[in-house]
Amino acid sequence: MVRSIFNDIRFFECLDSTNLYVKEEAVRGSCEGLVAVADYQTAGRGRLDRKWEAPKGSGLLFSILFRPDLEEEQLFLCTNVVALAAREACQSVAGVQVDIKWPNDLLIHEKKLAGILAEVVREPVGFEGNSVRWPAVVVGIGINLSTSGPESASGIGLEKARGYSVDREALLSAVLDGLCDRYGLLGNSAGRAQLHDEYIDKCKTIGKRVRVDLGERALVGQALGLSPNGQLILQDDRETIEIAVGDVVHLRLND
Ligand code: BT5
Repeated sequence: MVRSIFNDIRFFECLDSTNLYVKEEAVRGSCEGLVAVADYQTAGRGRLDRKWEAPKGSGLLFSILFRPDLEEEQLFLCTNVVALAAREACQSVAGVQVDIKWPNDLLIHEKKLAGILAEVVREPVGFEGNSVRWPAVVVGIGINLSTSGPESASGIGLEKARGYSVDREALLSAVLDGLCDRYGLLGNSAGRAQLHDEYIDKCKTIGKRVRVDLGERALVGQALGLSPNGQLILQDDRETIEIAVGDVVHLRLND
């Protein structure tokens, strides 16, 4: 597999956050394809100022810089390609079934194996660097290996699920290979349709009864599908709604 764009891979023993590092690089005008990997993060971040916690060397933690040729409303699709590539890589390296929970989690038996954080970086005012595409998108992922995350999160690690250790570099390599294949598809509508179909197929949320926490309110309904730009289509008892961001809980029939 020729990994055409993800060639600048930087390994760190410790960073505050791989997303913060890559965002700073994006602001400096670094090229698409930069990957930063850390053994440990002192300020690993989730969405909405939540934390991502993983003891040193216990997970695969990395962030990728994209400069996608996409419309603003399509930028979210970068999260989806990372989720698809990481799901496939975890499954093939560890031989366990891994599912996607919309919008940004990988699950094994409904337990959180990995979380993804995508952030958009706008062109800084007065930017005078080389001609790179804006906005940039930084997508970071934390995949649990020997850790299951904090107790309160009731997550799971790939090594526990598999029963023996996982080669971190082999896993990284598998994610980047899968990403390279899929990222190329994002640039045209036929490719995006193919990715959409793959996401629907692998996303456990679709078809389920779910609760979506939107911060100020929560919706309960049936997850019908995904819009072409990656929004969740939810049917509640009154209407069909497209949701761009939210925390999903998969409900059981009697919930
Ligand atoms: C996420 O946020 O799931 C996105 C996490 C992204 C982490 C990566 S690591 C590399 C890169 N650099 C960063 O700084 N971040 C990215 P969210 O959906 O908000 O979930 C956060 C919640 O997951 C926390 O509030 C905990 O409940 C739970 N959690 C934290 N650490 C966990 C872990 N190791 N395993 C499972 N759950 C965890």
